[in-house]
Amino acid sequence: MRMLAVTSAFLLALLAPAALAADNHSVTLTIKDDSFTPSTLTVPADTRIEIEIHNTRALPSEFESFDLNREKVVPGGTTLSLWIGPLAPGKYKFFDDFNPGVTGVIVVEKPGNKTPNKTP
Ligand SMILES: [Cu+2]
Repeated sequence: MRMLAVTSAFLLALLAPAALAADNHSVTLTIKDDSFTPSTLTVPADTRIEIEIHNTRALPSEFESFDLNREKVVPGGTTLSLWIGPLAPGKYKFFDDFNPGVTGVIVVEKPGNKTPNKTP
């Protein structure tokens, strides 16, 4: 039994580098009572995107996007990961379905085709 556990851990260690080598990109999104921070996430096109969503509210929030066809409840005070993409270049709106008026946008760009970001 112990040998099996050790072998499994060894196999996982072998597999991890392969998973990391995939074309991934990670961004962080913080949910507050009055806003998403940042409210604009710029990510590369044609890439798997991990959004690490951190809900700083006491209440649950729901990350929701019709453009992305995604809906995910994030309990208050917790962090979870949501994977999206690969996506075509464009703008993808999202909002907190549990907190009306709190919105954001994901801007997907081709690498090397960046437009300068304006500081809000
Ligand atoms: Cu919803």
